[in-house]
Amino acid sequence: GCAQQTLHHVQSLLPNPGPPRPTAIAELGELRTPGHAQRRIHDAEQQMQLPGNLRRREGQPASGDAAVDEAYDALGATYTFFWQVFQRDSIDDLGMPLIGTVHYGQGYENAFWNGEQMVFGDGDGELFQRFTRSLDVVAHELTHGLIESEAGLVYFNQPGALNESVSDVFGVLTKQHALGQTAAEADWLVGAELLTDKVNGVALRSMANPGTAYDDPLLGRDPQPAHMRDFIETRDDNGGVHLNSGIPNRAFYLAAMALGGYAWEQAGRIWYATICDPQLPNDADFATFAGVTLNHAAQLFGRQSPQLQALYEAWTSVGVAL
Ligand code: ASN
Ligand code: ZN
Repeated sequence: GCAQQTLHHVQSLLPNPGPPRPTAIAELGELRTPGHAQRRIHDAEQQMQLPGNLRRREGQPASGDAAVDEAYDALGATYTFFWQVFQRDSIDDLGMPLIGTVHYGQGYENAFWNGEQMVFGDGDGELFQRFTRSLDVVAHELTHGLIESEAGLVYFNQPGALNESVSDVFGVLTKQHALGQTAAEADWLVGAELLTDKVNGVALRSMANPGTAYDDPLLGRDPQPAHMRDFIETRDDNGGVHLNSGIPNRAFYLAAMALGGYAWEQAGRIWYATICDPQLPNDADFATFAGVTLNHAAQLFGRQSPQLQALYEAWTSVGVAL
């Protein structure tokens, strides 16, 4: 888990930590070097059998298939983000291979983490284009795996919406890191590359202004609330996990904007410590999660810090009572 983070932090504070040392993974009986992704991209060839045919392994040249190569590059950028910023070695922090399958199903309009690997549809070309086009979507799916290794937030009601929100948070942070964007420069959109030009909209979701990503005759209107007063009680979508995630998404956005600079350096660090905290229950509701973010802001930046103040104001502005 994230316990290793402390160790790596100490190492990186030494005058010359040197290159990462290979370590033996007991279960696998093999040597591996932290700091390097181990990617494997498969092709389902429009079927729904997983993982499909292996099309590109770590170190192999571009395949020429856009979806294969986008998945390879995006998983690499996601690995790099978590390694460089949090010294985290893949999904499980033990160098787990990053396995992705593209061309899943026919015109399949989604992407997902299935508990073992990431899966990407091609979209039908009418509403959605292939899901590997968006780095933040690829990173979102990988983050579901990471959350499963750490907080284990159950995928239902408020803990499920937190699972979704944290995946959006690290999804957009991965993109911001890859582009070198500050909080103020970023668009805070999830899936900005996915909608076809037939759709009246800009993305799948907006973290800055949940509920405004699209308004379209075919797709309908972006249903996300941005405040607890608009919280949606439903049994659909695992209890509205992709709906109510708008509320913690906006809290993160507000905190990151108040703090300025690169969002992964302050707000991101607090969120990462929160999902790695064994004290965070796997059935945490928004208020419990918010409380744990405040604990970590205090621990990382101090009880009188502007970070703690900004976070308190962010949660309060979206109606999460502390
Ligand atoms: N794209 C969706 C997600 O990762 C798929 C799902 O609902 N599990 O949240
Ligand atoms: Zn998700």
